[in-house]
Amino acid sequence: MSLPFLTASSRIRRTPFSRRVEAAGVKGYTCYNHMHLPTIFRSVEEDYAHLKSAVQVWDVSVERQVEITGPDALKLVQMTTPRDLRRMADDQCFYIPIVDHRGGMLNDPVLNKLADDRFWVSLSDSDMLYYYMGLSNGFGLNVEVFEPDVSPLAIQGPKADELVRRVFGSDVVDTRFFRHKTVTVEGEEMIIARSGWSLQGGFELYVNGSEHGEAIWDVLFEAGADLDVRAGCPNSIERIEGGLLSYGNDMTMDHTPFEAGLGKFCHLETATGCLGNAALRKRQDPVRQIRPIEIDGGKVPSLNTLWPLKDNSGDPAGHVSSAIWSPDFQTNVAIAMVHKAHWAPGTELTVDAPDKSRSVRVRDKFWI
Ligand code: THG
Repeated sequence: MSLPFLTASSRIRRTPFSRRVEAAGVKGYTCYNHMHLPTIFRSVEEDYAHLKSAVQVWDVSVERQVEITGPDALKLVQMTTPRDLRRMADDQCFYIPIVDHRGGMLNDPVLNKLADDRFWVSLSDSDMLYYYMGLSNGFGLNVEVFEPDVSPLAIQGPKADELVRRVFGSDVVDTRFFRHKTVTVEGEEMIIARSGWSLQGGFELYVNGSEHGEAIWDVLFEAGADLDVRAGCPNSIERIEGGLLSYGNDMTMDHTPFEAGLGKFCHLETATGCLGNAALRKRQDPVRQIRPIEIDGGKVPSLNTLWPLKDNSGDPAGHVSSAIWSPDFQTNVAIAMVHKAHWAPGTELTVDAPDKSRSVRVRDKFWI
């Protein structure tokens, strides 16, 4: 069977790194924020083994930034999240649930604070630019809201620190988790943060100006040749093992942050400027929640629709939203939204996978 492909269209945007990604032999893409996101280079399993042992450079330009600048910037961002932003430092990155007025999740970005009146919302896959423009206009706020020409490039894997030390210096390697520093690359100031959508450690360079993309890519590959640096991308196996959630897959606007397991980022007593605050107060005790689960029965087929979970009487118990075979753990690792009656660790359920019915066990934690 040949791989399905994305029909060429300028509506699905290319990135500053697309030519390099193609030269590196990309084999699959998904569309994310109306842009190309690579998903496979050699194979998902080969990419996975390499990510866990070496260092990869990822074109994650799809993590589009919404820049919010001006005297009301903090107020506007706080309107959209229940996480208390008041004590955020100027060099800090916050993982934040974004919610609507009903408490439903609209996105789960990384928020970067650049100054007291300047933020970048580093988006997952939904059109938040329009939402922020709408709020800003509707409430008459004193801010500018726009998408800057900024494209994140992730450097991930156990050897990421060594590569970053060689290219950016030891000072950058000393950056703490979810903090950023400013570096000058190609004569341009850019921020680099210790963050990224893997559990292997690493950095994200926010490439400032599309015209610098290829030169920066080339510098990283030259400096990392003996580290076996390769082009990579977010890896489904690794991210499910690590419990990193994917907006649109594991949670949608039908779920609250509490259901998504992001209750620790909800500060309802203090983040009173959040438009969803009142709704979230009423929705604090979820009847379903994200759980790590293990699926028996050998390698699962790929998941492209939610798989129903059933209890031992055949009644609905939730659904599986992400699932894949893990070579390292020799089981199918998965993320599910599980009803309260069944979410205790050790609970046995069944899932209607597309190929067959399989036994499932709720786990107490993810694999890492
Ligand atoms: N980096 C940047 N932008 C992004 C992502 C990223 N935008 C899209 C997407 N990823 C947003 N979603 C997530 C989900 C999880 C994390 C980051 C972004 C994450 N979570 C850690 C965890 O859950 O262990 C840490 C959370 C914390 O403690 O603050 O890293 O990857 N720029």
